[in-house]
Amino acid sequence: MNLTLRKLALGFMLVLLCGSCEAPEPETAETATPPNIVLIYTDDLGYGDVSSYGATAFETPHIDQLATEGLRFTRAYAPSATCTPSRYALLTGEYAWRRKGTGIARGDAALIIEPGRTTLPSVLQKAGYTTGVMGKWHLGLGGEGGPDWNGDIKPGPLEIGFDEAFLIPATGDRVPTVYVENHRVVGLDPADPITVSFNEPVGDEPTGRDHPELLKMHPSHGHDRTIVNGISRIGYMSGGQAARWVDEDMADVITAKATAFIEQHQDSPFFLFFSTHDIHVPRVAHDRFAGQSGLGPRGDVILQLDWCVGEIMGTLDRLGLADNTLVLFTSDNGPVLDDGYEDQAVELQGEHEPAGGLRGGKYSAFEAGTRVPFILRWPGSVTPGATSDALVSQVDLLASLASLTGVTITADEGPDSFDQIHTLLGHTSEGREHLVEHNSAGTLSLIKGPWKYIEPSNARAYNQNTDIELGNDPNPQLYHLEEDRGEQRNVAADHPDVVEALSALLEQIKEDGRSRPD
Ligand code: NG6
Ligand code: CA
Repeated sequence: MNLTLRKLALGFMLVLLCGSCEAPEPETAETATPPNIVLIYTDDLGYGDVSSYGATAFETPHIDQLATEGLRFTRAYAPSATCTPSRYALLTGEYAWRRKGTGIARGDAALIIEPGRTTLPSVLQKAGYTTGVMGKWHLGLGGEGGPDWNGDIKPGPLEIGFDEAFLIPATGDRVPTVYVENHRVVGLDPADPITVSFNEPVGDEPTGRDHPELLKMHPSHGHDRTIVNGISRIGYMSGGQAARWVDEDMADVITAKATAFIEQHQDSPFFLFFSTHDIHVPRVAHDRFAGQSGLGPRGDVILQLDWCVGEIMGTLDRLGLADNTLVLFTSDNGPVLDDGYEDQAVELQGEHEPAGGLRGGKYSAFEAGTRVPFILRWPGSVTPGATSDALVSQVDLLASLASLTGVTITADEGPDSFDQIHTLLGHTSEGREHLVEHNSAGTLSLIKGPWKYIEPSNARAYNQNTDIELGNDPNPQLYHLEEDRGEQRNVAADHPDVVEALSALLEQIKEDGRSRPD
Protein backbone atom coordinates (compact mmCIF):
# COMPACT_ATOMS: atom_id res chain seq x y z
CA MET A 1 0.00 0.00 0.00
CA ASN A 2 1.51 3.37 -0.95
CA LEU A 3 1.67 6.30 1.42
CA THR A 4 -1.40 8.13 0.13
CA LEU A 5 -3.48 5.03 0.34
CA ARG A 6 -2.24 4.28 3.82
CA LYS A 7 -3.14 7.81 4.90
CA LEU A 8 -6.51 7.38 3.32
CA ALA A 9 -7.22 4.09 5.07
CA LEU A 10 -6.10 5.57 8.38
CA GLY A 11 -8.26 8.68 8.09
CA PHE A 12 -11.07 6.51 7.03
CA MET A 13 -10.79 4.24 10.08
CA LEU A 14 -10.69 7.31 12.32
CA VAL A 15 -13.96 8.70 11.06
CA LEU A 16 -15.67 5.43 11.71
CA LEU A 17 -14.30 5.24 15.22
CA CYS A 18 -15.21 8.75 16.33
CA GLY A 19 -18.45 10.66 16.66
CA SER A 20 -21.49 9.99 18.77
CA CYS A 21 -23.81 7.61 17.06
CA GLU A 22 -27.26 6.39 17.85
CA ALA A 23 -27.15 3.29 15.72
CA PRO A 24 -24.48 0.67 16.34
CA GLU A 25 -21.22 1.40 14.58
CA PRO A 26 -21.03 -0.33 11.25
CA GLU A 27 -18.89 -3.37 10.69
CA THR A 28 -15.45 -2.12 9.89
CA ALA A 29 -13.95 -5.16 8.21
CA GLU A 30 -14.76 -3.83 4.77
CA THR A 31 -13.47 -0.41 5.68
CA ALA A 32 -9.82 -1.35 5.47
CA THR A 33 -10.14 -0.29 1.85
CA PRO A 34 -11.50 3.20 1.20
CA PRO A 35 -14.77 3.24 -0.71
CA ASN A 36 -15.06 4.33 -4.28
CA ILE A 37 -17.58 7.13 -4.58
CA VAL A 38 -20.11 7.43 -7.39
CA LEU A 39 -22.30 10.53 -7.35
CA ILE A 40 -25.22 10.21 -9.77
CA TYR A 41 -26.46 13.76 -10.25
CA THR A 42 -29.67 13.94 -12.23
CA ASP A 43 -31.14 17.04 -13.83
CA ASP A 44 -34.59 18.43 -12.94
CA LEU A 45 -35.80 15.18 -11.38
CA GLY A 46 -38.58 15.91 -8.88
CA TYR A 47 -39.14 14.55 -5.40
CA GLY A 48 -42.00 12.37 -6.69
CA ASP A 49 -40.45 11.30 -9.99
CA VAL A 50 -39.22 7.85 -8.93
CA SER A 51 -41.22 4.97 -7.53
CA SER A 52 -39.23 4.81 -4.30
CA TYR A 53 -40.50 8.33 -3.61
CA GLY A 54 -44.10 7.58 -4.47
CA ALA A 55 -44.42 7.58 -8.26
CA THR A 56 -46.93 4.96 -9.42
CA ALA A 57 -47.42 5.87 -13.08
CA PHE A 58 -44.24 4.01 -14.05
CA GLU A 59 -41.47 1.99 -12.41
CA THR A 60 -37.86 2.96 -11.76
CA PRO A 61 -36.51 -0.43 -10.67
CA HIS A 62 -32.80 0.39 -10.60
CA ILE A 63 -33.19 3.57 -8.60
CA ASP A 64 -35.59 1.71 -6.30
CA GLN A 65 -32.98 -1.01 -5.84
CA LEU A 66 -30.56 1.63 -4.60
CA ALA A 67 -33.23 2.59 -2.07
CA THR A 68 -33.93 -0.97 -0.90
CA GLU A 69 -30.19 -1.55 -0.53
CA GLY A 70 -29.41 1.86 0.91
CA LEU A 71 -30.62 4.81 2.93
CA ARG A 72 -33.39 7.04 1.55
CA PHE A 73 -33.61 10.63 2.77
CA THR A 74 -36.93 12.48 2.95
CA ARG A 75 -35.56 15.94 3.78
CA ALA A 76 -32.56 16.28 1.50
CA TYR A 77 -32.04 19.43 -0.52
CA ALA A 78 -30.30 20.69 -3.60
CA PRO A 79 -28.72 24.02 -2.68
CA SER A 80 -30.68 25.99 -5.30
CA ALA A 81 -33.74 25.65 -7.49
CA THR A 82 -31.70 25.75 -10.71
CA CYS A 83 -28.73 23.92 -12.04
CA THR A 84 -25.68 26.21 -12.08
CA PRO A 85 -25.93 27.47 -8.49
CA SER A 86 -26.71 23.99 -7.18
CA ARG A 87 -23.66 22.57 -8.92
CA TYR A 88 -21.50 25.47 -7.78
CA ALA A 89 -22.46 24.81 -4.16
CA LEU A 90 -22.10 21.04 -4.54
CA LEU A 91 -18.55 21.35 -5.85
CA THR A 92 -17.31 24.26 -3.70
CA GLY A 93 -19.20 23.75 -0.45
CA GLU A 94 -20.17 27.42 -0.61
CA TYR A 95 -23.71 28.72 -1.09
CA ALA A 96 -23.84 30.12 -4.62
CA TRP A 97 -25.81 33.22 -3.60
CA ARG A 98 -22.66 34.50 -1.88
CA ARG A 99 -21.05 34.97 -5.30
CA LYS A 100 -22.05 37.05 -8.32
CA GLY A 101 -22.23 35.26 -11.65
CA THR A 102 -23.50 31.96 -10.33
CA GLY A 103 -26.97 32.13 -11.91
CA ILE A 104 -27.98 29.85 -14.81
CA ALA A 105 -24.83 30.00 -16.96
CA ARG A 106 -24.95 30.93 -20.62
CA GLY A 107 -23.64 28.34 -23.05
CA ASP A 108 -20.46 30.37 -23.55
CA ALA A 109 -19.87 31.45 -19.93
CA ALA A 110 -16.38 31.40 -18.49
CA LEU A 111 -15.60 28.91 -15.69
CA ILE A 112 -17.24 30.21 -12.50
CA ILE A 113 -15.11 28.23 -10.01
CA GLU A 114 -11.65 29.69 -9.56
CA PRO A 115 -8.86 27.23 -10.29
CA GLY A 116 -6.89 26.46 -7.18
CA ARG A 117 -9.74 26.68 -4.71
CA THR A 118 -10.74 23.68 -2.67
CA THR A 119 -13.47 21.65 -4.33
CA LEU A 120 -15.15 18.32 -3.72
CA PRO A 121 -12.97 16.61 -6.35
CA SER A 122 -9.78 18.35 -5.20
CA VAL A 123 -10.43 17.11 -1.65
CA LEU A 124 -10.80 13.58 -2.96
CA GLN A 125 -7.67 13.93 -5.11
CA LYS A 126 -5.86 14.87 -1.94
CA ALA A 127 -7.19 11.70 -0.38
CA GLY A 128 -5.66 9.65 -3.19
CA TYR A 129 -8.71 9.26 -5.42
CA THR A 130 -8.78 9.43 -9.20
CA THR A 131 -11.59 11.81 -10.06
CA GLY A 132 -13.77 12.05 -13.14
CA VAL A 133 -16.81 14.00 -14.32
CA MET A 134 -18.93 12.51 -17.08
CA GLY A 135 -22.00 14.38 -18.36
CA LYS A 136 -23.54 17.76 -17.80
CA TRP A 137 -21.25 20.54 -16.58
CA HIS A 138 -22.99 23.96 -16.82
CA LEU A 139 -20.41 25.75 -14.67
CA GLY A 140 -18.76 27.62 -17.52
CA LEU A 141 -15.53 26.84 -19.32
CA GLY A 142 -12.45 28.88 -20.19
CA GLY A 143 -11.02 32.07 -18.76
CA GLU A 144 -12.34 35.58 -19.06
CA GLY A 145 -14.12 35.86 -22.40
CA GLY A 146 -15.26 32.24 -22.26
CA PRO A 147 -14.18 29.11 -24.06
CA ASP A 148 -12.23 28.82 -27.29
CA TRP A 149 -14.26 25.99 -28.83
CA ASN A 150 -11.67 25.45 -31.54
CA GLY A 151 -8.62 25.34 -29.29
CA ASP A 152 -7.75 24.30 -25.77
CA ILE A 153 -10.84 24.79 -23.62
CA LYS A 154 -9.46 25.71 -20.24
CA PRO A 155 -9.63 26.29 -17.40
CA GLY A 156 -12.37 23.75 -16.79
CA PRO A 157 -12.91 20.66 -14.64
CA LEU A 158 -9.28 19.52 -14.99
CA GLU A 159 -8.15 22.77 -13.39
CA ILE A 160 -10.44 22.44 -10.36
CA GLY A 161 -9.81 18.90 -9.24
CA PHE A 162 -10.96 16.42 -11.88
CA ASP A 163 -8.45 14.09 -13.54
CA GLU A 164 -10.77 13.27 -16.43
CA ALA A 165 -13.78 14.95 -18.00
CA PHE A 166 -16.28 14.17 -20.73
CA LEU A 167 -18.80 16.96 -20.85
CA ILE A 168 -22.03 18.31 -22.15
CA PRO A 169 -20.61 21.83 -21.73
CA ALA A 170 -23.82 23.55 -20.55
CA THR A 171 -27.22 21.96 -21.21
CA GLY A 172 -28.83 19.95 -23.99
CA ASP A 173 -30.90 22.95 -25.03
CA ARG A 174 -27.95 25.35 -25.37
CA VAL A 175 -25.39 25.62 -28.12
CA PRO A 176 -22.76 24.43 -28.82
CA THR A 177 -24.28 20.96 -29.14
CA VAL A 178 -20.95 19.13 -28.88
CA TYR A 179 -19.13 17.07 -26.27
CA VAL A 180 -15.91 18.29 -24.70
CA GLU A 181 -13.39 15.69 -23.58
CA ASN A 182 -10.72 17.08 -21.28
CA HIS A 183 -9.65 20.24 -23.13
CA ARG A 184 -11.05 19.60 -26.58
CA VAL A 185 -14.30 19.36 -28.53
CA VAL A 186 -14.74 15.70 -29.49
CA GLY A 187 -14.57 14.97 -33.23
CA LEU A 188 -14.03 18.56 -34.31
CA ASP A 189 -12.85 19.01 -37.90
CA PRO A 190 -10.42 21.96 -37.86
CA ALA A 191 -11.62 22.84 -41.35
CA ASP A 192 -15.12 23.43 -39.94
CA PRO A 193 -14.59 25.61 -36.87
CA ILE A 194 -17.34 26.31 -34.37
CA THR A 195 -18.80 29.78 -33.86
CA VAL A 196 -21.30 30.42 -31.09
CA SER A 197 -23.30 33.51 -30.18
CA PHE A 198 -26.08 34.21 -27.74
CA ASN A 199 -26.57 37.75 -29.02
CA GLU A 200 -26.78 37.79 -32.80
CA PRO A 201 -27.08 35.23 -35.58
CA VAL A 202 -23.91 33.52 -36.76
CA GLY A 203 -23.63 31.45 -39.95
CA ASP A 204 -26.60 30.77 -42.16
CA GLU A 205 -28.24 27.74 -40.64
CA PRO A 206 -32.00 27.80 -40.20
CA THR A 207 -33.55 28.75 -36.88
CA GLY A 208 -36.62 27.32 -35.23
CA ARG A 209 -38.24 30.73 -35.34
CA ASP A 210 -37.90 31.08 -39.13
CA HIS A 211 -38.23 27.45 -40.14
CA PRO A 212 -40.61 25.61 -37.81
CA GLU A 213 -41.34 23.16 -40.65
CA LEU A 214 -37.84 21.70 -40.13
CA LEU A 215 -38.44 20.82 -36.49
CA LYS A 216 -39.21 17.46 -34.91
CA MET A 217 -39.72 19.13 -31.54
CA HIS A 218 -41.16 22.63 -31.33
CA PRO A 219 -40.31 25.28 -28.77
CA SER A 220 -43.07 26.51 -26.45
CA HIS A 221 -41.05 29.43 -25.09
CA GLY A 222 -37.51 30.49 -26.00
CA HIS A 223 -35.43 27.74 -27.66
CA ASP A 224 -36.05 29.00 -31.20
CA ARG A 225 -32.54 29.68 -32.51
CA THR A 226 -30.21 27.34 -34.43
CA ILE A 227 -31.72 23.97 -35.34
CA VAL A 228 -29.57 20.94 -34.55
CA ASN A 229 -30.91 17.42 -35.06
CA GLY A 230 -34.39 18.79 -35.76
CA ILE A 231 -34.51 20.66 -32.44
CA SER A 232 -34.03 24.41 -32.12
CA ARG A 233 -31.81 25.56 -29.25
CA ILE A 234 -30.96 28.53 -27.07
CA GLY A 235 -28.30 30.45 -29.02
CA TYR A 236 -26.80 30.49 -32.50
CA MET A 237 -24.15 28.12 -33.74
CA SER A 238 -22.33 27.46 -36.97
CA GLY A 239 -19.66 24.90 -37.91
CA GLY A 240 -18.60 21.82 -35.97
CA GLN A 241 -20.96 19.65 -38.05
CA ALA A 242 -19.02 16.42 -37.50
CA ALA A 243 -18.83 17.05 -33.77
CA ARG A 244 -22.54 17.63 -33.10
CA TRP A 245 -24.26 15.25 -30.77
CA VAL A 246 -27.34 13.18 -31.50
CA ASP A 247 -29.75 13.75 -28.62
CA GLU A 248 -31.19 10.22 -28.86
CA ASP A 249 -27.72 8.76 -28.17
CA MET A 250 -26.67 11.10 -25.39
CA ALA A 251 -27.59 8.83 -22.46
CA ASP A 252 -25.75 5.92 -24.10
CA VAL A 253 -22.68 8.05 -24.83
CA ILE A 254 -22.20 9.50 -21.37
CA THR A 255 -23.10 6.23 -19.62
CA ALA A 256 -20.48 4.40 -21.70
CA LYS A 257 -17.92 7.02 -20.64
CA ALA A 258 -18.93 6.60 -17.00
CA THR A 259 -18.71 2.81 -17.01
CA ALA A 260 -15.36 2.95 -18.89
CA PHE A 261 -14.04 5.27 -16.17
CA ILE A 262 -15.08 2.73 -13.51
CA GLU A 263 -13.44 -0.12 -15.44
CA GLN A 264 -10.23 1.83 -15.89
CA HIS A 265 -9.87 2.81 -12.28
CA GLN A 266 -11.25 -0.29 -10.61
CA ASP A 267 -7.95 -1.06 -8.85
CA SER A 268 -7.59 2.20 -6.96
CA PRO A 269 -10.09 4.48 -5.24
CA PHE A 270 -12.08 6.57 -7.67
CA PHE A 271 -14.66 9.35 -7.52
CA LEU A 272 -17.09 9.44 -10.40
CA PHE A 273 -19.37 12.46 -10.80
CA PHE A 274 -21.91 11.06 -13.25
CA SER A 275 -24.00 14.03 -14.20
CA THR A 276 -26.88 12.99 -16.42
CA HIS A 277 -28.57 15.06 -19.10
CA ASP A 278 -31.86 13.39 -18.24
CA ILE A 279 -34.42 14.57 -17.46
CA HIS A 280 -33.67 18.12 -18.68
CA VAL A 281 -35.13 19.49 -21.92
CA PRO A 282 -35.01 18.69 -24.76
CA ARG A 283 -36.39 15.34 -23.67
CA VAL A 284 -35.48 13.02 -26.52
CA ALA A 285 -35.30 9.39 -25.48
CA HIS A 286 -33.54 6.68 -27.43
CA ASP A 287 -35.84 4.41 -29.46
CA ARG A 288 -35.56 1.80 -26.70
CA PHE A 289 -37.45 4.10 -24.33
CA ALA A 290 -39.48 6.35 -26.63
CA GLY A 291 -43.17 5.74 -26.03
CA GLN A 292 -42.55 3.29 -23.18
CA SER A 293 -43.79 5.29 -20.19
CA GLY A 294 -47.20 6.34 -21.44
CA LEU A 295 -46.42 9.85 -20.14
CA GLY A 296 -44.68 11.08 -23.27
CA PRO A 297 -41.03 12.10 -23.54
CA ARG A 298 -40.74 13.30 -19.93
CA GLY A 299 -41.72 9.88 -18.61
CA ASP A 300 -39.63 8.12 -21.25
CA VAL A 301 -36.45 9.90 -20.22
CA ILE A 302 -37.11 8.94 -16.60
CA LEU A 303 -37.07 5.31 -17.76
CA GLN A 304 -33.89 6.07 -19.68
CA LEU A 305 -32.35 7.63 -16.58
CA ASP A 306 -33.25 4.52 -14.60
CA TRP A 307 -31.51 2.43 -17.25
CA CYS A 308 -28.35 4.58 -16.88
CA VAL A 309 -28.40 3.95 -13.13
CA GLY A 310 -28.77 0.22 -13.83
CA GLU A 311 -25.74 0.30 -16.13
CA ILE A 312 -23.61 1.90 -13.42
CA MET A 313 -24.82 -0.58 -10.80
CA GLY A 314 -24.32 -3.51 -13.18
CA THR A 315 -20.76 -2.41 -13.88
CA LEU A 316 -19.99 -2.18 -10.16
CA ASP A 317 -21.47 -5.68 -9.67
CA ARG A 318 -19.61 -7.19 -12.60
CA LEU A 319 -16.28 -5.84 -11.37
CA GLY A 320 -16.97 -6.91 -7.79
CA LEU A 321 -16.91 -3.27 -6.62
CA ALA A 322 -20.46 -2.83 -5.34
CA ASP A 323 -19.68 -3.59 -1.69
CA ASN A 324 -16.89 -1.10 -1.57
CA THR A 325 -18.55 1.70 -3.45
CA LEU A 326 -20.62 4.45 -1.93
CA VAL A 327 -23.28 5.37 -4.49
CA LEU A 328 -25.22 8.57 -4.00
CA PHE A 329 -28.22 9.37 -6.19
CA THR A 330 -29.83 12.82 -6.20
CA SER A 331 -31.05 15.72 -8.38
CA ASP A 332 -29.84 19.29 -9.00
CA ASN A 333 -33.28 20.90 -8.58
CA GLY A 334 -36.96 20.11 -8.68
CA PRO A 335 -39.33 19.27 -11.51
CA VAL A 336 -40.83 21.27 -14.36
CA LEU A 337 -43.28 20.12 -17.01
CA ASP A 338 -43.13 22.77 -19.75
CA ASP A 339 -39.54 24.02 -19.72
CA GLY A 340 -39.64 25.42 -23.22
CA TYR A 341 -40.54 22.62 -25.65
CA GLU A 342 -43.89 21.20 -26.73
CA ASP A 343 -43.20 17.67 -25.56
CA GLN A 344 -46.64 16.86 -24.10
CA ALA A 345 -45.32 16.79 -20.54
CA VAL A 346 -48.40 18.70 -19.39
CA GLU A 347 -50.95 16.89 -21.56
CA LEU A 348 -49.79 13.38 -20.67
CA GLN A 349 -49.03 13.95 -17.00
CA GLY A 350 -52.18 12.14 -15.87
CA GLU A 351 -52.15 11.39 -12.14
CA HIS A 352 -48.36 11.54 -11.90
CA GLU A 353 -47.12 14.10 -9.38
CA PRO A 354 -43.52 15.04 -10.24
CA ALA A 355 -43.18 17.08 -7.04
CA GLY A 356 -44.66 14.37 -4.83
CA GLY A 357 -47.19 16.76 -3.27
CA LEU A 358 -44.71 19.54 -2.56
CA ARG A 359 -45.56 23.09 -3.63
CA GLY A 360 -43.85 24.86 -6.55
CA GLY A 361 -41.29 23.30 -8.85
CA LYS A 362 -37.95 24.02 -10.46
CA TYR A 363 -37.05 27.75 -10.01
CA SER A 364 -39.22 28.04 -6.87
CA ALA A 365 -38.56 28.99 -3.25
CA PHE A 366 -41.28 26.52 -2.28
CA GLU A 367 -40.21 23.00 -1.35
CA ALA A 368 -40.52 21.39 -4.78
CA GLY A 369 -37.74 23.69 -6.02
CA THR A 370 -35.06 22.09 -3.94
CA ARG A 371 -36.30 19.10 -1.94
CA VAL A 372 -35.17 16.16 -4.04
CA PRO A 373 -34.68 12.39 -3.96
CA PHE A 374 -31.44 11.50 -2.17
CA ILE A 375 -30.39 7.89 -1.76
CA LEU A 376 -27.10 6.63 -0.40
CA ARG A 377 -26.07 3.01 -0.84
CA TRP A 378 -22.95 1.53 0.70
CA PRO A 379 -23.48 -2.16 1.42
CA GLY A 380 -22.20 -3.28 4.80
CA SER A 381 -21.89 0.28 6.08
CA VAL A 382 -25.38 1.65 5.57
CA THR A 383 -28.46 -0.18 6.78
CA PRO A 384 -30.37 -1.43 3.73
CA GLY A 385 -33.89 -0.12 3.17
CA ALA A 386 -33.67 2.51 5.90
CA THR A 387 -35.18 5.99 5.75
CA SER A 388 -33.84 9.16 7.33
CA ASP A 389 -35.82 12.34 8.00
CA ALA A 390 -32.69 14.30 8.90
CA LEU A 391 -32.16 17.69 7.26
CA VAL A 392 -29.26 17.33 4.80
CA SER A 393 -27.98 19.23 1.79
CA GLN A 394 -25.75 18.52 -1.15
CA VAL A 395 -23.59 21.44 -0.07
CA ASP A 396 -22.45 19.15 2.78
CA LEU A 397 -20.78 16.59 0.55
CA LEU A 398 -17.46 18.42 0.48
CA ALA A 399 -16.96 18.49 4.26
CA SER A 400 -18.60 15.10 4.79
CA LEU A 401 -16.53 13.25 2.23
CA ALA A 402 -13.41 15.08 3.44
CA SER A 403 -14.22 13.71 6.87
CA LEU A 404 -14.85 10.22 5.50
CA THR A 405 -11.52 10.15 3.68
CA GLY A 406 -9.47 11.78 6.43
CA VAL A 407 -8.79 15.13 4.72
CA THR A 408 -8.75 18.17 6.99
CA ILE A 409 -10.31 21.32 5.62
CA THR A 410 -9.80 24.82 7.00
CA ALA A 411 -12.63 27.18 8.00
CA ASP A 412 -12.46 28.94 4.63
CA GLU A 413 -12.67 25.80 2.59
CA GLY A 414 -16.24 24.72 1.88
CA PRO A 415 -17.52 27.59 4.06
CA ASP A 416 -21.13 26.39 4.08
CA SER A 417 -20.42 22.67 4.01
CA PHE A 418 -21.22 20.86 7.26
CA ASP A 419 -19.58 17.57 8.16
CA GLN A 420 -22.70 15.39 8.09
CA ILE A 421 -20.98 12.07 7.48
CA HIS A 422 -22.62 10.35 10.42
CA THR A 423 -26.02 11.55 9.27
CA LEU A 424 -25.36 10.51 5.69
CA LEU A 425 -24.31 7.03 6.77
CA GLY A 426 -27.38 6.75 9.00
CA HIS A 427 -25.48 6.59 12.30
CA THR A 428 -27.58 9.44 13.63
CA SER A 429 -30.96 10.95 12.80
CA GLU A 430 -29.67 14.43 13.69
CA GLY A 431 -29.25 16.61 10.63
CA ARG A 432 -28.20 20.17 9.99
CA GLU A 433 -29.29 22.79 12.45
CA HIS A 434 -30.32 25.10 9.63
CA LEU A 435 -30.19 25.35 5.87
CA VAL A 436 -30.40 28.27 3.45
CA GLU A 437 -32.18 27.70 0.14
CA HIS A 438 -32.16 29.81 -2.99
CA ASN A 439 -34.63 30.27 -5.86
CA SER A 440 -34.16 31.49 -9.41
CA ALA A 441 -34.95 35.11 -8.43
CA GLY A 442 -32.29 35.03 -5.71
CA THR A 443 -34.86 34.88 -2.89
CA LEU A 444 -33.48 33.07 0.15
CA SER A 445 -35.31 30.77 2.55
CA LEU A 446 -34.10 29.50 5.89
CA ILE A 447 -35.14 26.11 7.20
CA LYS A 448 -34.63 25.49 10.90
CA GLY A 449 -36.34 22.75 12.88
CA PRO A 450 -39.92 22.48 11.63
CA TRP A 451 -39.92 26.05 10.31
CA LYS A 452 -39.27 27.51 6.91
CA TYR A 453 -38.93 31.25 6.52
CA ILE A 454 -38.95 32.81 3.04
CA GLU A 455 -37.55 36.33 2.95
CA PRO A 456 -39.68 39.07 1.34
CA SER A 457 -39.12 39.58 -2.37
CA ASN A 458 -40.59 41.85 -5.01
CA ALA A 459 -39.79 39.42 -7.80
CA ARG A 460 -42.73 37.95 -9.69
CA ALA A 461 -44.69 35.29 -7.86
CA TYR A 462 -45.63 33.14 -10.82
CA ASN A 463 -44.12 32.10 -14.13
CA GLN A 464 -46.80 31.65 -16.75
CA ASN A 465 -44.55 29.84 -19.21
CA THR A 466 -43.61 27.07 -16.81
CA ASP A 467 -46.81 27.36 -14.75
CA ILE A 468 -44.76 27.39 -11.55
CA GLU A 469 -45.33 29.38 -8.35
CA LEU A 470 -41.93 30.87 -7.61
CA GLY A 471 -42.51 31.51 -3.92
CA ASN A 472 -41.71 35.24 -4.10
CA ASP A 473 -43.88 37.52 -1.97
CA PRO A 474 -43.29 41.09 -0.79
CA ASN A 475 -44.26 39.94 2.72
CA PRO A 476 -42.34 37.49 4.89
CA GLN A 477 -43.57 33.91 4.68
CA LEU A 478 -43.40 31.30 7.40
CA TYR A 479 -44.45 27.69 7.02
CA HIS A 480 -44.50 24.86 9.53
CA LEU A 481 -43.14 22.08 7.35
CA GLU A 482 -44.07 19.29 9.75
CA GLU A 483 -47.74 20.27 9.99
CA ASP A 484 -47.99 21.82 6.55
CA ARG A 485 -45.72 19.93 4.16
CA GLY A 486 -47.49 21.52 1.18
CA GLU A 487 -46.80 25.11 2.40
CA GLN A 488 -50.44 26.11 2.17
CA ARG A 489 -50.65 28.29 5.30
CA ASN A 490 -48.37 31.26 5.71
CA VAL A 491 -48.34 31.64 9.52
CA ALA A 492 -45.90 34.58 9.66
CA ALA A 493 -48.53 36.83 11.24
CA ASP A 494 -49.18 34.29 14.03
CA HIS A 495 -45.51 33.88 14.94
CA PRO A 496 -43.76 37.25 14.65
CA ASP A 497 -41.11 36.07 17.13
CA VAL A 498 -40.15 33.13 14.93
CA VAL A 499 -40.08 35.36 11.84
CA GLU A 500 -37.84 37.82 13.64
CA ALA A 501 -35.47 35.15 14.91
CA LEU A 502 -35.16 33.41 11.55
CA SER A 503 -34.75 36.61 9.58
CA ALA A 504 -32.02 37.72 12.02
CA LEU A 505 -30.27 34.36 11.67
CA LEU A 506 -30.47 34.60 7.88
CA GLU A 507 -28.92 38.07 7.95
CA GLN A 508 -26.19 36.77 10.23
CA ILE A 509 -25.41 33.89 7.86
CA LYS A 510 -25.23 36.35 4.96
CA GLU A 511 -22.93 38.72 6.85
CA ASP A 512 -20.61 36.05 8.22
CA GLY A 513 -19.65 34.86 4.74
CA ARG A 514 -19.69 31.31 6.03
CA SER A 515 -21.97 29.09 8.08
CA ARG A 516 -20.11 25.91 8.98
CA PRO A 517 -20.14 25.56 12.78
CA ASP A 518 -16.44 25.11 13.54
C1 NG6 B 1 -33.89 28.57 -18.72
C2 NG6 B 1 -34.46 27.87 -19.95
C3 NG6 B 1 -34.82 26.46 -19.55
C4 NG6 B 1 -33.63 25.75 -18.96
C5 NG6 B 1 -33.08 26.56 -17.79
C6 NG6 B 1 -31.84 25.99 -17.21
C7 NG6 B 1 -35.64 29.36 -21.51
C8 NG6 B 1 -36.95 30.02 -21.87
N1 NG6 B 1 -35.66 28.57 -20.43
O1 NG6 B 1 -33.49 29.85 -19.05
O2 NG6 B 1 -35.31 25.75 -20.65
O3 NG6 B 1 -32.65 25.56 -19.93
O4 NG6 B 1 -32.75 27.86 -18.24
O5 NG6 B 1 -32.14 24.81 -16.55
O6 NG6 B 1 -34.65 29.54 -22.19
S1 NG6 B 1 -31.09 24.26 -15.53
O7 NG6 B 1 -31.70 23.05 -14.99
O8 NG6 B 1 -29.90 23.96 -16.29
O9 NG6 B 1 -30.90 25.27 -14.51
CA1 CA C 1 -31.41 21.33 -13.48
